[in-house]
Amino acid sequence: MEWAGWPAVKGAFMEEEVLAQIASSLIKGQAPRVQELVQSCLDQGVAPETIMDQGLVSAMSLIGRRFKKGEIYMPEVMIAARAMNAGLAILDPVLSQSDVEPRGRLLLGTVRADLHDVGKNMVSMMFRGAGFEVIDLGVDVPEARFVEAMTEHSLDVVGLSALLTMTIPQLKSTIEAIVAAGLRDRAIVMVGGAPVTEAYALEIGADGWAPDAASAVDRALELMASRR
Ligand code: B12
Repeated sequence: MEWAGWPAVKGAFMEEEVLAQIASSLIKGQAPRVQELVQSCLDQGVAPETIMDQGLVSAMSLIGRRFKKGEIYMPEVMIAARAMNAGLAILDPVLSQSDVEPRGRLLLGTVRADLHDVGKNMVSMMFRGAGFEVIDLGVDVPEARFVEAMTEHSLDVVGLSALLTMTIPQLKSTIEAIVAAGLRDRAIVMVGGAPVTEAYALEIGADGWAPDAASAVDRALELMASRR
């Protein structure tokens, strides 16, 4: 259904309908429309977490399933991801707003040869929302760049993201590079991304893993507490 302003049913704000419109606009790759609807939801007092889960993430999961089945192709996935990031950009200042004292510093990046950044951006937002300062190195980050950044900043956590079977070995080689540079004890290292498992994380010498952005913050705080 096309967006034509707030439905005037008994003057009520129809949250579910607008969330469904966010999802359908994301699936169509309509980035400006996604931004407009996300902003309107925020203005109407819808919780940012609800907008993220029920509007953005649910639609992106559907895109993933359709891509896997061969129902849609790369260009559609790409414009949907762009719309997702556009929506996240509107939520970012709200989710990152926090009264909490800075709790720590996170260095974050998607590993070499991997261009997926939607999940990484969500991890960044959740940590900032929890009061962390986040240094985001972006995507396709070589091992040496992580090492260099670790020498430049005093850190609590290093987060490595990988989404491809092909790039998962870069999680291991990045940790090996950090060890070789003598920096391994400077920060907790966490890894994540859809195909990464906890067993693999421990096998390659990471301190932790989490299935999603919210639990990543909880796990990081637990690991930080156990180091003190
Ligand atoms: C969007 C997308 C793309 C976009 C990326 C755009 C962007 N800006 O990110 C584009 C179109 C560029 C793309 C390209 C490719 N893609 Co792609 N892509 C996807 C898709 C549909 C969604 C990924 C996503 O955004 N998920 C949503 C986020 C929220 O989830 P997430 O990333 O898992 O992150 C969450 C958690 O994992 C965790 N997390 C993430 N990072 C971290 C880090 C830490 C430290 C922690 C603790 C937690 C954590 O928290 C996040 C939030 O909750 C997936 C399918 C899928 N269902 O995953 C395929 C998928 C990942 N892609 C795939 C493939 C094959 C490719 C290509 C190789 C295709 C091609 N033939 O060219 C290229 C590779 C490009 C490259 N070099 O990276 C495959 C990978 C298969 C495999 N096992 O290797 C998938 C699984 C699709 C499939 N089923 O075939 N892709």
